[in-house]
Amino acid sequence: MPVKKALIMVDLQNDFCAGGQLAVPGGDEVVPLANRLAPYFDLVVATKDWHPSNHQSFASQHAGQKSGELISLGDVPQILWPDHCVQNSKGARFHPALLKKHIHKIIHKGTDKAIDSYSAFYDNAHLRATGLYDYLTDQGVDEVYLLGLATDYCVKYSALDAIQLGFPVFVITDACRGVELQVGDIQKAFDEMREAGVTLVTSSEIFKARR
Ligand code: VGL
Ligand code: ZN
Repeated sequence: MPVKKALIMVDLQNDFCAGGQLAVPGGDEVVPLANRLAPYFDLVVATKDWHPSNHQSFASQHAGQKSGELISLGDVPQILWPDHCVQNSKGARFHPALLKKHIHKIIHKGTDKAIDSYSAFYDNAHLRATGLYDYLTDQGVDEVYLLGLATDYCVKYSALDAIQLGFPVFVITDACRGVELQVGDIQKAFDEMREAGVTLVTSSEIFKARR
């Protein structure tokens, strides 16, 4: 049987793009690449960060604390963020240039106000699954490819979980952009992924493959 390849597009939402509440530098640049890459895969999943308006990762929910500060949430460290990707808000919609016709499945994460979920598979305490693993296994997926936002948070934790779950994992580096709260965070994230067994690839390597 041929290898079944899934592409996971991580959080290509307005709030992570220019003008959004948690804009990732160059976030928009990933969208046209995502559109061109999608036809090279058997299955395309798009994730959405999908928070209730009182999500406890929002600095606005903690009197006297600012975004960028560190707290504990659900017994795990939590960086406080500006309000972003609130369920049904414009900021939570996919970037308007993202071609929806390529997407077979949408996975929502971060829906529980009491715990964040950087990974597309599990919340940050690894207590609850999003359904992505079951979906990929039901579909008979052999390999997982990732792109999107942000390199140093949701892409990284999704890639690390996918490795833990036993998939061969490939991250398409030029189709990711990071927050870089601290200088070097993006590079560190790529290093961590590689050390965990993730294969870092570029989009040109995908485009060279036949379709
Ligand atoms: C993300 C911070 C907060 C991400 C989501 O998509 O990487 N980062 N929520
Ligand atoms: Zn979030």
